[in-house]
Formats: sequence, C-alpha cells, structure tokens
Amino acid sequence: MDEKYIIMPTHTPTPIKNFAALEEEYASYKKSKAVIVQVPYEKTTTYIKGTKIGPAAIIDASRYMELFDDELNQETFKMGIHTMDALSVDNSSSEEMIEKVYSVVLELLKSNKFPVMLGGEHSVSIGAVKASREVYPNLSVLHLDAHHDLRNEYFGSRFNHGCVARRIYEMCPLVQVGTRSLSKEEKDFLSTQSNGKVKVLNVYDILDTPMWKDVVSKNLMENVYVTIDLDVFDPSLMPAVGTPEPGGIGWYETLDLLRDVCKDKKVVGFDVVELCPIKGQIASDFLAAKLTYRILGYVFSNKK
Ligand SMILES: [Mn+2]
Repeated sequence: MDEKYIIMPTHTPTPIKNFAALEEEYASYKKSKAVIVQVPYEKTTTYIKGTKIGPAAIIDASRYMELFDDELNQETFKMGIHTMDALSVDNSSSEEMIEKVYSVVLELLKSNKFPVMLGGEHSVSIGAVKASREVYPNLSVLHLDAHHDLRNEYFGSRFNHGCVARRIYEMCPLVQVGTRSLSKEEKDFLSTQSNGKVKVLNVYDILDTPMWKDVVSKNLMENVYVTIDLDVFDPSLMPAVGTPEPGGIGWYETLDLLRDVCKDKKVVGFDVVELCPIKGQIASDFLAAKLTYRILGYVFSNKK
C-alpha cells in the first residue's frame, strides 16, 4: 500500500494501559493528586447494552490524547493521575456496588486524593456522592444529563440508573442541566415535592436564558460534585450512549459551564458515565477521554 495512506497515531504507540498512558513518575498513587476509579457496572440499563466496557474504552482512547492542553496552555498530567484497577462489581447487586464505590471514594477523599469515576451505568454515582457528602457537608451536585433520573423506583429497584438523581436528592441539593426527557411522575415530583432542592435548567431554559450559567452557579453550594451522563451531549456528537435523546448540548457550551463552575466553586470530584461504545466509532470514546482530562485541567489549574 502507498505509504501516505497509512494513518499513524500522533502519539508513539505505548503499551502503558493507564489513563493518558502516563509513565510511573506521573502515575504512581503516591505522587498523584487525582485517581481514576473505573466502575464497569451494568445491571439495570433499559435499552442498548454495553456501558460495562465504557471505562476501558475511555482509558484506551485517553492513551492517544495529546497531553498538552491547548486551551489551558498546560501539561495537566504533571499533577499526577493514578489509574486504579477496575472495581470488581460484576456479580454485585446495585446496593453492594454502591457500597463498594462509597468506601473506595471515601478512602480517596480522606487521603486527599481527587476522585474521577468512569462508569458504567449511572447508579455508580450514588456511592460517590454519599462519600463526598460525608467529607464535605456543604455539598451540592451538578448533574448533566438528558434525563432527570428522578423516579423513586424503576423496574422494581430504587437503585436503577433511572433513580440516581432521586437518591442524590435525598442526600443533598442538586442542579440538573441539559435535560429533555421526563416522565409524568418526575414532572409531578418536580412541581410538588422537590422542596426547591432540585433546580432544573433543561434545554429550553438554556435556549431562553442568556445567563443560564450564572443561574447554575447561583444554585450550587460551595462544594460541588459533578456527575456527567454523556447523553447530555447531542447524539450527533455523542451517539455512543444507551438512550440517546435529540437536541442535546454541545461541546463548547458544556466546557464553558464546567470551566465556570470549577473556577467559582470547590469541585471535590466528578464522574463521566454511561458511555456505551460503538464498535469502529471512536469519536465518542475520544470525547469522553478528552472531557475527563479537560475537567481535571480546570480543577487543578485553579489549585497551583
Ligand atoms: Mn441519561
């Protein structure tokens, strides 16, 4: 074959299997400020299956990212990013998995490490919020999602991925951004029972409110845990999710929001969940990896 048709990766191919393919100097637990926690859990997905391999696909894509961040003008990885072995949750019930995530994240927070969780289905976030709430009592959650996830119970479980925000609501206030799909039960809950603890900026609010990012900030407390269901993005950008909804938000407006929140608040941890990789379509995996790296950049560029 003519050589010019052979596409070479920009990165030197590397056998290193951790996030961003970092050498030991920047990836050892001891020296790292951030720790990647992979939770390949999938028990309650409703439509397309495959989010179980989401964390591995994000790690894989991250090995080919440029590690110089051209927006932040910095080499974020030098803060140290350790990748833990994936949690073994295959045979766990939802409750057991949540408890496992809770104890791992609690341990990290107490050791002054910044937790970054990769899912897996969205129910993985419940344990991480529980741990964050324990260490940072003045906590609120920023929840980016196409769906409200406010059902009290779904398919017989209170820990279904469709109930995540309802369980979070029981622990602390939350702000939902980018939502565009809602059941009647969730609508009724928001109008009558949520006691002002759930602030919603759905896609229509975003379109109608030029200062929507300020509204988000105003409704968050001092400490913030961020949970990102990748289906918040428009499916044209992020088709690799189990339940894609048309009309999602874009890459730059998402980054604008996250940049502001990381500047105005103390972000104590975050997760990126529900990647459901499509074979041969790597753009979604790459988006998830780059998003993870960029948020780490936002958090730690303010904490030199
Ligand atoms: Mn969702």
